[in-house]
Amino acid sequence: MEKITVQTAPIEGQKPGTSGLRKKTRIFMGEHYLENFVQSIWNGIGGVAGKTLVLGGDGRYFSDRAAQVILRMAAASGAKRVIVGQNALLSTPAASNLIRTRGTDGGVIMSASHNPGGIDEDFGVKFNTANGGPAPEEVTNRIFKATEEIGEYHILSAHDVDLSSVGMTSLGDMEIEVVDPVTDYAALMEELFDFEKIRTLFKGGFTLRFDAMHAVTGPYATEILENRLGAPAGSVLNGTPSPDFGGGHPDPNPIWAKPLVDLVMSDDAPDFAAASDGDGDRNMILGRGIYVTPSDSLAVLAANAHLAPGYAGGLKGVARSMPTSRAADRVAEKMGIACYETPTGWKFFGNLLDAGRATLCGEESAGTGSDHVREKDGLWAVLLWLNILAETGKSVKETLSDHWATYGRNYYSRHDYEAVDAARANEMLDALRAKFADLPGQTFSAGTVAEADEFAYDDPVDGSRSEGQGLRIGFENGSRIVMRLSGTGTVGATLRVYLEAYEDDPAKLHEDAEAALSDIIATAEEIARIKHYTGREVPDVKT
Ligand code: VG1
Ligand code: CO
Repeated sequence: MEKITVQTAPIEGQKPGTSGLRKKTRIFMGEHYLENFVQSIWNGIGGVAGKTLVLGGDGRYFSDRAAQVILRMAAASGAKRVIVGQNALLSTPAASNLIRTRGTDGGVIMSASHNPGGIDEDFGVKFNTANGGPAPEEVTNRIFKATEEIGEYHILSAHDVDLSSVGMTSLGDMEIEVVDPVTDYAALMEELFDFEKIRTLFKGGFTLRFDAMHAVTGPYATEILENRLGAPAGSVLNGTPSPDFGGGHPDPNPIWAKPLVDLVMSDDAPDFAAASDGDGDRNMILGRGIYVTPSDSLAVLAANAHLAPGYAGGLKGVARSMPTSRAADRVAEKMGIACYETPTGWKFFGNLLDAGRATLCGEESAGTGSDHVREKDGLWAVLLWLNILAETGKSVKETLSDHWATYGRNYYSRHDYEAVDAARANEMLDALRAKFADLPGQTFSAGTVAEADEFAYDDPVDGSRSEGQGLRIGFENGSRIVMRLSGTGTVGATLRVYLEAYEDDPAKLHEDAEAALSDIIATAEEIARIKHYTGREVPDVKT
């Protein structure tokens, strides 16, 4: 086995986004592309000599090849050990858990999350630090700088490592430990939740459908929901991971998981249904006849988490990303605990979780999680919901109705305009920004503007500041419009428009969300001229 040093040159555009580097798979397969980025991770974190890392991913097309390259590069740079999920599979939360419980120096996750997989679709690589969370900006900035300065990379010339069976193997001097991807994660879930109680729920005839969307959560859901909790075989749908996710879009929302939404709205509806994304960190929650928005789910979980053993001591605080609805804020206020507002992306929750300031975190994009790992966690959210329902004996619908009756309802929707011209999208945001000084006091159909600003976040733990995190317009009646450009797309720009309206009139808590938001939608168009700048009459995706 020979260690080779390969001459290379910087490749443009290797800047990690909201969640690692995501590009078209063919770009990642291009000459030196993956190698440059991996070497830049090593360089950005001060090398991997003597370190132990975790490696795994969502199993999408090219992961098997990428895993071999990453292993050979870790070995060439002197890593001591890499803990790899069998067949290079690890859900993102399971990888986070392994990084933490095994006391490693971090890990590499191969995923483009909810983006489709395949040679013409997307691939991604993300580095997580020793706390198990996505590298903070300070680290991703160093990695990006390394991509701009790279001149060579190191790799071992060797045969592929067999990752198909669990056990110890090696590559040169580096130890490789192939682990079952599910075991440690399932053990953690057993610690947090009352499995006996949930088993009793299923024994009583409670029905569930979990759609793994042909992605990584299949094996996890089958083991936990069917084998350990006794949900009947067949409760997990699309449970075998495939490199192209069955040709689908593994994004758990009412658009891409429509068959599941149709099911809960039909006469054959199960009591509870859920779906997760490509890498297992997102979740969609459904009940008979109802879709739970992620923002509402966060609020309901915050209000009821103490019913699960892992959270019986109460919550230290909650945190949500800025565009997430403010439903959770109302719960935190009533509970007398802190509520933090962070920029989009899980990396911003890490410090709050590490410092013990927040226990639960969530994003409007179907991400919920807690201090049990440092990533959002799809199955965890499903199990917490099940534990709560098992304790209260209520249906999902009753749970929501009771929640709204207590706290009022934050009607919420996100409109995405995908693959729009990046220059035009930026022009639109520039024009909007330029109006901010004049907006307060102006009245639109949605109400009178109270404030308009560009969100910047001062991390209360390490004092770092992150600017340019989204434009927001708040109204005196509690309504809100937020606009930002996605940091995970791979084509052009994706404009996200987040719309929120608060209602506490008991007679108006059960309206259709788009109808309840019609004034705020019209006002967003009036102020920002979305149609003009994007050239689109309607959004591509509404969630
Ligand atoms: C999106 C979501 C964000 C999420 C991120 C990664 O980012 O809006 O809330 O944290 O994806 O999720 P953006 O920049 O495209 O809006 V995942 O499941 O891709 O790891
Ligand atoms: Co994901």
